[in-house]
Amino acid sequence: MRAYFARLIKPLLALTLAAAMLAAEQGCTQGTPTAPAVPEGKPGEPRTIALSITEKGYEPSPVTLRQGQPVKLVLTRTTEHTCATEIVLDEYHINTPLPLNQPVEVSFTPTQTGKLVYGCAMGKMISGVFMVE
Ligand SMILES: [Cu+2]
Repeated sequence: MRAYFARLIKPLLALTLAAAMLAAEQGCTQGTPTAPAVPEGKPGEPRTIALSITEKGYEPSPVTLRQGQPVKLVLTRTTEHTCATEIVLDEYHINTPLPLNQPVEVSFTPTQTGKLVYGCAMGKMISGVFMVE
């Protein structure tokens, strides 16, 4: 009788433990910071945004910008394994090469609200997004 009970209780315990671990993990991920959803700084005050160009593309993306607020992008490409070797943003006549591991500054001021898609020179096959509010 005892052996039967032990056989029954062990999987139950394992299940409870797994559930507890899962809950703890979820609690952890909820606390991790993500990209800011609201524009930072005051209107008119220049804002610096660091972007990395990794194997996953342009990061972080999307980034929310404020209409009329100048932004200075500091772009650092850290991979040779994608075709994202420049940043192209047609609306602001930006087409700037991004040398490997060398921070490049690109400044512009978003004048219109809405979604801005930038990306590589091949029709933005690899792309990132600015949301202008
Ligand atoms: Cu490309």
